[in-house]
Amino acid sequence: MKILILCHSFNSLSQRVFVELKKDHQVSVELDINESITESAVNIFNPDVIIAPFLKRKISASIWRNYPTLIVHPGIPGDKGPSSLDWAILNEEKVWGVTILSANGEYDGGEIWDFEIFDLPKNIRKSSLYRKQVTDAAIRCLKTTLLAIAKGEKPISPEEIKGQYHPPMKQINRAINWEKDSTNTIIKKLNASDSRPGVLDTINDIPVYLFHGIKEQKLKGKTKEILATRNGAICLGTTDAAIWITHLKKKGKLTLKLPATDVIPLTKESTSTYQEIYYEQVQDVGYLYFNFYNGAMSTDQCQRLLEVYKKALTYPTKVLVLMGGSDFWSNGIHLHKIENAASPAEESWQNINAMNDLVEAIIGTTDRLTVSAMRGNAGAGGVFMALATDYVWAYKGIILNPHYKSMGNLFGSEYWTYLLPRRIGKLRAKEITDRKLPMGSSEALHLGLIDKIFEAEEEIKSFAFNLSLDEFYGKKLHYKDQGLTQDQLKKPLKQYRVEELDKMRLNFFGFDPSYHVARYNFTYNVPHSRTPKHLAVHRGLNYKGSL
Ligand code: THG
Repeated sequence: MKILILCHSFNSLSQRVFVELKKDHQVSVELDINESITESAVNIFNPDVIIAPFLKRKISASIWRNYPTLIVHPGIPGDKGPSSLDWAILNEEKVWGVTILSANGEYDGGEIWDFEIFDLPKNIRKSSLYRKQVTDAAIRCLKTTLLAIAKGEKPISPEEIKGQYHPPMKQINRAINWEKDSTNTIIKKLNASDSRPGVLDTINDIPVYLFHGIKEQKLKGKTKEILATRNGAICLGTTDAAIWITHLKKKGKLTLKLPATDVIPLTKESTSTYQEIYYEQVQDVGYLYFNFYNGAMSTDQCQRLLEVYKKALTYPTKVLVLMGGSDFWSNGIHLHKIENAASPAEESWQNINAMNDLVEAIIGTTDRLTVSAMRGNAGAGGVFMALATDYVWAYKGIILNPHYKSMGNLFGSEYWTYLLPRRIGKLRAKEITDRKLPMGSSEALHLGLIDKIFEAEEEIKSFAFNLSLDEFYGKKLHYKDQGLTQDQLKKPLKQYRVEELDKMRLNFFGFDPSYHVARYNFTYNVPHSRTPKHLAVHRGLNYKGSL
């Protein structure tokens, strides 16, 4: 079928729909800029089905009357409104769901094609829920729905409609009552508001949105008193314990979401139970976790991770597994920190060099086998960092964006000019970095970008355990060492770095401001003014009614 994905922005769910449906269908994407542009897209493409995985605006009757138009709604049947997940978390629903419905004149009021119900995990952040449970269920429901449409079937009528309309959630619904709310309640409110819009409050009399709360296990103090800071997060006293807030965004126009201490300067660094980097060891396998918010890795975070990586190498393990974060593996350099720096060009330079130092250390590890266990999405330098290990395993539902160019034609570094062709060959490397499209796990496996797909996190530990006991372990280690030595003879690793950084220097300090403009638009969420050509295939020069 010809499928048009119509979305407010090409977010993680839209990307997942894109990579999953592309396997069996002709898929094109249109960002919802305005009524007339959307109508022109539909007229040019003449799709069999329109899918709206992430849309804020109402689709006009002229479209949904003439084309089957599916809305992916992150709620149970009957639930309506733009704040479904926020209410589900705030109301402590035990189960939640995803519904595929037809667009009609009433928001989320159309006929239901399919739905799925799942357990709503306790203490889950809205963005994690969206990226895992909602996305996985949405894909299954969409596939079922497309089959039903292809067979000429009609929408189902669920036996039970338990959901109801929920109004857009306001700050008043999210607000923390510091004198009354328990730590758990505060975390619930932050979870319901995670990613966007945050919880409006004040810190040191400055109005700020709070993001990402983590319970502190030891520290105690007066309610809302700042007890400590660590790695950019601040710890505040609560009625019954204390809470870490990792990110803040000042209220007002043109503000950035940043590590809390970049917004409210404080110096009370202390050791504590909150850690974004941690290490654990099970028998002969070491596991290194780095749970960086949104997968962004600042200069400082790269340096700290490198220190811990080196420390991990001092323990006598046979396999070292890089676990990344649970929501994101890594997205490379920290664009928000860079945007906020006194000199973004200089900070970009520091950041990419810190990434490179880390990647270099991973590539150069020859005394044990290394694995990247990608549990969440990855983009740009984050993808190439994974390729620095010997094995790359990925969760079935992740999206990889192994390219830099959509960020203002950034050339990229992280030794990608060595790592990518090493895995998939020069031709394919050029192909995937030029086309700038997201990739699902099955395509990545097929290309050889990754080695293994896992469907549940528990599998990582058994795979890693087996690898540590592999009868050919010694041989594998020997080949790795030999391979690296041979590669270095052909062209020293340092040379790749120098060549990449020569290009990056131009991106950062040269006359073409594209990277700085793209980063500004990205970090300040500037609305799109057009759909990029690589997504809107129907608008391409060569489009002649079929892709
Ligand atoms: N039918 C049609 N278009 C749609 C939907 C539909 N577009 C996308 C939409 N579903 C996704 N769901 C919603 C549900 C409610 C709201 C927005 C998207 C909503 N929005 C405003 C707000 O956030 O304050 C209210 C704006 C308004 O009143 O128009 O309530 O099912 N055709």
